[in-house]
Amino acid sequence: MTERGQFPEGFLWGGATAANQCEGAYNLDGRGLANVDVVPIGPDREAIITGQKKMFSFEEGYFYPAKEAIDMYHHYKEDIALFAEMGFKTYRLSIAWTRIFPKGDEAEPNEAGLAFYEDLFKECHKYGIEPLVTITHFDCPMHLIREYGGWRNRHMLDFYVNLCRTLFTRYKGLVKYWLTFNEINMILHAPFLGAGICFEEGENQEQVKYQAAHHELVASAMATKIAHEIDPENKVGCMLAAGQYYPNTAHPRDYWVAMEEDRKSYFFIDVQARGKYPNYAKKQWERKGIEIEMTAEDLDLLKNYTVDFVSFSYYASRVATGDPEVRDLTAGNVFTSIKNPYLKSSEWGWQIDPLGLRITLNAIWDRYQKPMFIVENGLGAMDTPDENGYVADDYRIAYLEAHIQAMRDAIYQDGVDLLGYTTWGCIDLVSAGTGEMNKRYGFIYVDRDNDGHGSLKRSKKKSFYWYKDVIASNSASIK
Ligand code: P53
Repeated sequence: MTERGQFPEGFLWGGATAANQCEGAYNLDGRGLANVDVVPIGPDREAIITGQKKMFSFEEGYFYPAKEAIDMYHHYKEDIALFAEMGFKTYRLSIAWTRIFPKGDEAEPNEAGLAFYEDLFKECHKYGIEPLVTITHFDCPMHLIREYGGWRNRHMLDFYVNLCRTLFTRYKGLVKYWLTFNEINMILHAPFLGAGICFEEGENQEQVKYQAAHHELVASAMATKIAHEIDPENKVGCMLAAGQYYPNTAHPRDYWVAMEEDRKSYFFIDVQARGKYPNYAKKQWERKGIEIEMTAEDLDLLKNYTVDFVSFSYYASRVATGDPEVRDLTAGNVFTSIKNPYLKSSEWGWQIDPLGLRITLNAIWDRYQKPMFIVENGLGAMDTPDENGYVADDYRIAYLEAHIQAMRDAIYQDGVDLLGYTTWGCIDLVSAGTGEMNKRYGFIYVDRDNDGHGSLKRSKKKSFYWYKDVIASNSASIK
């Protein structure tokens, strides 16, 4: 019997990053250009990530934070050593597609790219850290966007499958946990990041998004099939940007809208975890005149190759209303939410709700009954380092502590099945939403500012030592 208040033996404690937000080295060793590289900081950022404006190259007058990011490409040994010092059992990272296939549609991969990740995985195993690999984290080769229109095009399936086959074959024995698409529901909110989509004048944007979603969902099923064929030890997960919607009042109309909002996200996991399109989606498509092209083989794939586990990010809960007069929205998040008067917000307007994590864990468990993995959670905050780079980030510790307690309650009081927990941005990195460096999540401070200045020096924050104790005590250090 596991002691109450501790996590199960073998629980995968760790941290998470994504290639484009930390690696930098955007044009080294044969790497091709990707959508994430050409997303600038500046007034056009939102229009670009939502596919409303095309900007396919680097333009004068903009700063592109992903080009250098925190240069983890050259610092990974130092960074992994720091993760190991905290006692990480797992490290979630993503593959930059364009390191492996610079254009995306080549038959043969780029050896330098494959060798880079092989080294990185071996470095993790040196310390007993299990890699958890996101195959695509908001990235898509620019060549595939220019030539094929990104995931709106069915050819993407072949290119993605080629990438997966290459990765599963090369990293057999080195990687066991895979995620097919980061925050797959983000396709609805930021389709350029989620699926390399730029809209044409006058087209039905929802139709395009759901067609692209279908391609990604089938691609995810094919990846699961191939992963199991290549190595039965492989475990493949889907990945959702989660956070339960609450009704703004007890008015049934508000409850209804909250349920509909949740369904927009659960739609994806309903397919990946249960193996078929839910009726509510089919009915809605019918009403809206959305017609998705799909074959009988596609539907068989979806049915036969569901995921092994369900992973998700959780930062905040959300609030929905059916009352058109209520318009008090939170700031700074792609998910629309009414302000919740019972919650405090982060400096970026994200509402802090640890109990919401327990609620979300239970909602997902009730719906799917598959093992879960929290692969992102954390607080984006401004840090002020002293002259040694030390940050006394008690606010971050408080956030994480409360969320770990909520997770513990979900395990011990509610009985959900949870494989692990990786905090987002375990080392400071570039924000996906805003492109800022100053929206920091890390246990490790990186000396770099929003304009790209700084020595890139790494230093340990107060939370570094705190997390080390949490892992070493399997959370007994948290009361
Ligand atoms: P940033 C919005 C809402 C929820 C999750 O976000 C999101 C986003 C995108 O901004 O994305 C995930 O950096 C994503 C990470 C991202 C992290 O949340 O905007 O998987 O790439 O960095 C935090 O503060």
